[in-house]
Amino acid sequence: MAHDNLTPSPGYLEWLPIEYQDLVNLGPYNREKKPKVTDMGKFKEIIEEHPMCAGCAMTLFIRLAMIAFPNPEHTIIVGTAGCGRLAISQASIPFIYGNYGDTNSVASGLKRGLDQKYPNQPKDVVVMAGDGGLIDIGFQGLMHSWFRQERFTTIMLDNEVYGNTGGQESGMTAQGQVLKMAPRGKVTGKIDAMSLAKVAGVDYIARIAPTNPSRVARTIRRAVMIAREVGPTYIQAYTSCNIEYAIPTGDVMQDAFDMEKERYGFEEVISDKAKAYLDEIEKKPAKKAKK
Ligand SMILES: Cc1ncc(C[n+]2csc(CCOP(=O)(O)OP(=O)(O)O)c2C)c(N)n1
Ligand code: SF4
Repeated sequence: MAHDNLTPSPGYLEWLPIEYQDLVNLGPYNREKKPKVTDMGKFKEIIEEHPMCAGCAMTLFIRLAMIAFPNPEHTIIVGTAGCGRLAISQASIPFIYGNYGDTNSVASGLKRGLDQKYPNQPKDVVVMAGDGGLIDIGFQGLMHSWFRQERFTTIMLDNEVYGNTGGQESGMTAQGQVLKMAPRGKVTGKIDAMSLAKVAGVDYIARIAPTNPSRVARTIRRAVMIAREVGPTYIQAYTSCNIEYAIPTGDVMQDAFDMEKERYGFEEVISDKAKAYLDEIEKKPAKKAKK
């Protein structure tokens, strides 16, 4: 949604809700300088209100993702059933609700269609769905979109549980984990989705916890830009469920730091093609020699 589309006819703005006025006057669209995560609190975010649980790390991650999108007015998010869509659908970015399990198939068709319709305007398609939605019921669509080299980004909001339906284990739950609906502990191990992405030839793969907002933003920007120009990209984000894992709200960030240290360290795997592209777009201008 470009700024022009948001802006109402002269005289109408003052009659619209304050939220909307803020988006027009203080939002991130079409500004000369795109706001950074360090500007949070100083501009109207694409999403600010949501009905997710207080302190949920997933919402922090979603906010950071939306700040990081390189071109929010030309971005379309594909989501599905699960906690994340409760916040994503409140954002001023087009959102398509795929059936549970269909996200990557919907995104494949959407991206191809957009490329046909707008050959001169890149449109970024980003799937944001839970670990259950992607690695369990959506597994087939996920893997095939990667093998087919579909050019969009998949972000797994990995809270290691089915949060929205009250605590079933998912393929991403760790072995032995006890949950409300896995009272004896999960028997099998966490699926290694990072390795699956490598085998499928995904061009940019990252595992990340939301401990460093600028790094989250850089990772998302890289993933979206590489998907635009090179090939499929995948981000696996630890976004704890404080309800099902009984993490007190005040300890959510400490848990993210602990998890990062124990088994969710930052990792980036970049194909040669993607590296060459990143070198091109992230090259800093040469410093002028001192006289
Ligand atoms: C086809 C289908 N099967 C089952 C459901 C019920 N359902 C809704 S949300 C959900 C689990 C969500 O878990 P996950 O994808 O891990 O996301 P989270 O809520 O943990 O963020 C399920 C099974 C559904 N909506 N559609
Ligand atoms: S149930 Fe868990 S993942 Fe869902 S909103 Fe609440 S804390 Fe977040």
